[in-house]
Amino acid sequence: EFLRQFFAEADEPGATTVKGVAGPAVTVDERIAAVREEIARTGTYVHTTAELTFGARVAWRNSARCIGRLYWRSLHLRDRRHVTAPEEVAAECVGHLDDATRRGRIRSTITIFAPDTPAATGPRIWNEQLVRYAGYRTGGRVLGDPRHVGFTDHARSLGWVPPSPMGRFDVLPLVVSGGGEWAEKGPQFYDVPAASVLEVDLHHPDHSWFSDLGLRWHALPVISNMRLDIGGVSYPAAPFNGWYMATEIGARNLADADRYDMLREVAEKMGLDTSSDRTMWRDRSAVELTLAVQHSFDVAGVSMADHHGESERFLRHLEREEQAGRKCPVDWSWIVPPISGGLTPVFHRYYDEPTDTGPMFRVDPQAA
Ligand code: HEM
Ligand code: NRG
Repeated sequence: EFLRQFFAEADEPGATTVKGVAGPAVTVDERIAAVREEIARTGTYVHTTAELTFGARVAWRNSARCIGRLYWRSLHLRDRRHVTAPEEVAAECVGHLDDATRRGRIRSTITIFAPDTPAATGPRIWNEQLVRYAGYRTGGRVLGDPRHVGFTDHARSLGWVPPSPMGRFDVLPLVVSGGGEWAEKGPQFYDVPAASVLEVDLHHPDHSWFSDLGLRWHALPVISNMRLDIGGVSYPAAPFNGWYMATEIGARNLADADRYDMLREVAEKMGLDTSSDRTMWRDRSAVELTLAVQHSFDVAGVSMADHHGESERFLRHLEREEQAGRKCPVDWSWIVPPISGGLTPVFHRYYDEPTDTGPMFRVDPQAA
């Protein structure tokens, strides 16, 4: 099915060809025959570069929770299928950060490591994203990101030593299990060099006190715990990134009660009446936090989507997919932004249900 889809869509401009990569040189029947023979001999088959590029792009196109899919054809592939040793996986992850960040002109990028085969498993990255902040339990409270308390404990059990003094935004180490013969070594940890982690200090365009909150966030969201399945071949380590939408940071990461939980502090600094939910201090605070995120990334020259523009672009994507005669799977509850939902056009309609047909990214059952 995958090969037929690849050959059928190969004529679409830009769908499969990438700079320097030729499209298919054989017919679909010849390719399928060759793959059948390879599977009979080895139990698996090796994707061509064009197939891999196409598969990764279509996996993005099939991501029902992603609002950023208009530019699915622009995904840049780093083909690292030969890499299985844990220290090389870690080094290539750092290389991914450098290649994708480009001092803020972020490029959508995926690094694909060795697949699982009948002969050997591929490497695994245990971090949820390549850049995440540690969470430390201190008495009844948490310093840092409460979401990562468990992962932080795990890293420490492997021998990772947090910076001294511990802070609210300490970048966690990469935790990697190698593939093949390296798997027996178990997970290893590797520090991410600070020079490869672009971060933005948060300021508010109107409130100078906001800077004193000492908030910051990393520029690049690189999801690293999703398995990439293409045409029956499974890539357990395939970290990918686009750029952030401001609401992800301002209205969730810094706002959620089980994350940085900043709404009350911001509201109090704004002089809002926090004695009742009916004054809507939470709502006003979440908007100002998100505005501060947007403003700070814009001033720093770091790519950042806003929920109004991205919603419009997403509807354009839906139109294009319809014109191409394809269904577009959408999960409404993830696509509608966490603030001002009804102010964006994505709120006001129904969508095709998500399906299980690949290529696709899946949350790895072993990681859940
Ligand atoms: C989810 C935006 C690029 C795949 C999301 C979410 C947003 C988003 C807002 C929801 C996150 C949440 O609520 O936690 C964007 C933007 C991009 C982009 C602005 C800019 C280019 C990409 C790329 C890929 C991708 C390049 C893959 C190649 C996904 C997937 C999810 C997702 C798989 C669901 C993650 C999960 O289940 O936790 N995206 N995205 N996105 N995106 Fe994108
Ligand atoms: N909400 C998560 C990131 C999820 C994916 N978001 C993206 N992906 N923008 C967070 O860290 O806040 N992407 O590939 O661009």
